[in-house]
Amino acid sequence: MTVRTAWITGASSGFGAASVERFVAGGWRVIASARRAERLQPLVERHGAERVHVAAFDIRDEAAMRSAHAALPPAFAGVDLLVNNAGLALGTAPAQQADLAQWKQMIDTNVTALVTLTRLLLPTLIERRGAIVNISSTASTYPYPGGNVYGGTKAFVSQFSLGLRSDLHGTGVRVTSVEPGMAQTEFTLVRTGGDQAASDRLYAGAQPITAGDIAETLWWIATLPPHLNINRIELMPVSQSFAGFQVHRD
Ligand code: NDP
Ligand code: 8X3
Repeated sequence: MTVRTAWITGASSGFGAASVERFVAGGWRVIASARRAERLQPLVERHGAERVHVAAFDIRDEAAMRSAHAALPPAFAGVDLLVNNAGLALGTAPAQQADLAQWKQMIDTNVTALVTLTRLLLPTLIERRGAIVNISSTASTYPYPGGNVYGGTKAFVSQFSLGLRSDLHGTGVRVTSVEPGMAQTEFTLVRTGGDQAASDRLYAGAQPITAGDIAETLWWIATLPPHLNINRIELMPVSQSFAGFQVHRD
């Protein structure tokens, strides 16, 4: 049986780390990328260099990304699935108080790096009739106070996914936007600048989505029969739903 290869970004934690395990368990090769090499290297020790290739770089650094791509071992060079998962939210301040540097970091990571890696891999993905799974968010559709630029980046990811589908019409390449709601990972720790208590409070008693839930969803999407495309999929924990508009009164 042909062994397929997935490039999973943000593989050092959360959804990405769980997805590496799922795809390796399913018999795939995985290129695991993120900045924290010390979190990625054990994957090679655990699964073997023929199953996992580590590419440790800052995804905002285009030159580093191109070098990592050029340095892929031959067995990993034909990418069948790109999981654009690396991303982050920083802060929850209202726009008028937000830190512009944090906004730019979210745009550089969630948008610019995502389109750069996608563009780099498109020729291979087309040649192999592969697939792209972009990790968006419920924040792409439902605004909330303090979500400003984070939600904007995810709206871009969702719309870019649909646009890609349109452009890739006839190539056989599948494109999916995965839009999770509240999931317990390091996401809130990162968003709050390392406030573990705030992260624990957010998830306490809520039975949030787990990283394993998302890994299973990605596995399902990637292993559907090749004539099926999931355009977008939105997931929430049962404990999370919608609330009304806010009204300010004079
Ligand atoms: P984590 O913080 O656990 O994981 C984020 C991953 O992104 C890490 O592996 C991190 O690696 C990587 N990353 C961040 N910045 C960079 C960078 N500059 N260069 C390379 N890699 C980077 O969070 P999640 O697993 O929850 O997040 C994964 C994706 O899911 C994100 O796009 C997030 O927006 C999205 N999402 C999360 C939800 C949630 O509630 N948790 C819900 C909906 C969507 P490292 O720091 O080692 O570089
Ligand atoms: C993460 C979900 O609601 O924190 O994308 O924005 S939320």
